[in-house]
Amino acid sequence: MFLWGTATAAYQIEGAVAEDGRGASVWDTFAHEPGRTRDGHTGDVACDHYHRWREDIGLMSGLGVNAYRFSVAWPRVQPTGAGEVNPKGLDFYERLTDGLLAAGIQPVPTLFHWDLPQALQDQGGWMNRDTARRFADYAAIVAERLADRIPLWITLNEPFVHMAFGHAMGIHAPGQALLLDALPVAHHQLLGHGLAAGALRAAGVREVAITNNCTPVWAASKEEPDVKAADAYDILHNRLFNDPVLLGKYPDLSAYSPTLDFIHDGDLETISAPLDALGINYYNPTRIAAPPPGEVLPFTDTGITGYPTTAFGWPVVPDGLRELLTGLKARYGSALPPIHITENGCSQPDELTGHGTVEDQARIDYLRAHIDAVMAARAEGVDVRGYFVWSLLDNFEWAEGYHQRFGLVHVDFATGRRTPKASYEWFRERVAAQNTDT
Ligand code: GBH
Repeated sequence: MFLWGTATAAYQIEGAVAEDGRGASVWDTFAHEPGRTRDGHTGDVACDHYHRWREDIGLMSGLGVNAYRFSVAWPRVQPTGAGEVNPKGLDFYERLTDGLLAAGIQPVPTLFHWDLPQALQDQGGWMNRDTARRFADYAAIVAERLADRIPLWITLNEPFVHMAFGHAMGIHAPGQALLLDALPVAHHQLLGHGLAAGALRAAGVREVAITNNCTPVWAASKEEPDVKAADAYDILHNRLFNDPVLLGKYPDLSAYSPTLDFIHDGDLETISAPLDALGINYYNPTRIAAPPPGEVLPFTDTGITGYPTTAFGWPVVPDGLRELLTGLKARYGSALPPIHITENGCSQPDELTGHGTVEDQARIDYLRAHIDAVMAARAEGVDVRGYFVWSLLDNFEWAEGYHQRFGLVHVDFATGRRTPKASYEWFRERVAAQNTDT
């Protein structure tokens, strides 16, 4: 059965940050620091999904989807990231899981979507190897409660973005700007993934996946310096996260780090434990040129022109998704497990009209073209088994606060009121049509 769904993440939708024993995460800290997010927005209330989850399941039922990707907030389950479990946190995800199952929707939990318990950050966070072990303990706790009802689990969401935005550039929590010194954050997350995969299986989980965001990398020219820079970017964005998991080895990182002593003997075996699926998040390709003299990073992102753009300014390149998927198949061959597109979608300048509708034709065009690209990749032999729209609801878009809307459903953040957009109706029809002919 092909999975058709929507995706969300805990800090972006739940709110209720101080309820039922939830501990603080790095995103609570970061969003409350002056100047970190646009207009100082925080996830304190967000979509209030913690209280409105029944209504949100109802919206998914109306959409006719058969799967829902959400994330579990580690600090709800273990307020300090280690030791003591908060049963009320687990209760919430159990209510959600059972509500989804009753509605015929398969829950697909992600265990880490960037909301590390602040207490672990205070001990070094993902720069500290011990966090990987803590992550596996937490994975075991969640699985012990829910493994009997949930087949497919995702360990990490986009370890690249968490490393690059959170630890290299400092534009996401925890706000560190370490540039290439952030590399241990990649390794420790991947080690956490491998250890968690083992813990999940020990608890009886049937299918384990990781979600990587991948981007086709386009060299700005055929000149050698640009091609070299594009290769460096491809290594640091894509291969750094796919190779160890799928091939059990890292690409050559010697040019990017004076030492790789944070990689211990046996780590790659742990990281490359067999996977049942690979989650792929796709937004757009990236065009890379040689860095200007004096630049610390080995590449420059030139941006892509000549395509329509989303409200965020990201280029709309549907064929990039086909290019990405067929490229993964070419690179990894039989080592590539079945793929789920665990996120794809766009922000648009959505406005609620006086008639209570949102006419988001650009989102419909975006989704149609990208779903077509997935089907084209399938026709070329790539085993894609699911597609999840980012996102069900307009939500807290990280550093952009509530300014970028990605939902199939409009949210009025003053009242919490949900209004399905035209794209919601379109996706409902698309899913219904597909279910009859696949
Ligand atoms: C995902 O990250 C996250 O998983 C999710 O939480 C988030 O809400 C969603 O996407 C939307 O942002 O400047 O043109 O080169 C996406 C990671 C990183 C993808 C930035 C697009 C830049 C495009 N994104 N990238 S561009």
